[in-house]
Amino acid sequence: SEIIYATQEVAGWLWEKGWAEKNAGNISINVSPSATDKSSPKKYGNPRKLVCRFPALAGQSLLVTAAGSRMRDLSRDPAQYLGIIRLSSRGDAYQVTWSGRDPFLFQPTSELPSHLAIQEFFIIRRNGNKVVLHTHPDELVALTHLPVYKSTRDLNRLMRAIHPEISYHIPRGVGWVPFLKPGSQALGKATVSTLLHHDIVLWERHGCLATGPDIAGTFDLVDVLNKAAKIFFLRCRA
Ligand code: 2HA
Ligand code: ZN
Repeated sequence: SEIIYATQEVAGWLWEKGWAEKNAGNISINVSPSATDKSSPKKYGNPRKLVCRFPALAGQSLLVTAAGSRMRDLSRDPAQYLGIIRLSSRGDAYQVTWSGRDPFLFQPTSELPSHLAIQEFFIIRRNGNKVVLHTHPDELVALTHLPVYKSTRDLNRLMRAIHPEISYHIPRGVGWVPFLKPGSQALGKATVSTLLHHDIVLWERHGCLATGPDIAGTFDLVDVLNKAAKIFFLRCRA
């Protein structure tokens, strides 16, 4: 479908940018059919219990990257490394409804707790967002190592000074999330509170996470922000 093709294209960009070493990065997109579509998709295997409930995600379908999948592989053969999961009516479990490989064996990304928390946040806020994109851009990650920029205020002041267009492309600025264990519920929770005020956040010593209504536009947020970080480091060297 169109969404899978767009995801394939973005996976290729992430790999070419050098932001996706090994299995780094992951994507989810809300692909729930419209409310008028009452057809129930085929489900594979028993419901898999989630460690916490996401009531607002009840019945929603999410296209997610597979655990351990490489962006460079996804860019060649997307269906093999993507699956669709559907949340139970209580929002406390999910079942796989599609995967290009064996749907019984499909395992969603290790960052699923963050993806679920953020996808639920989109629905609660009714902000029209559908895409969560996590990646490891070199310059942005390097920036999170510098003690003087470990705050939302200082980070945004720097980004706007370096690349004034940021105010136009990323009007709500960038959020700061202090280091938390990758794949943890805590990371998801901290990211959601930061997304109240921003559409893109940095994860200290890890990467960045961007949100938006479509995947190409969400990629653009990362690209624009990383450009600013790149210019910052080029300027330091000059
Ligand atoms: O998908 O990037 O944060 C691997 C990761 C974990
Ligand atoms: Zn990561």
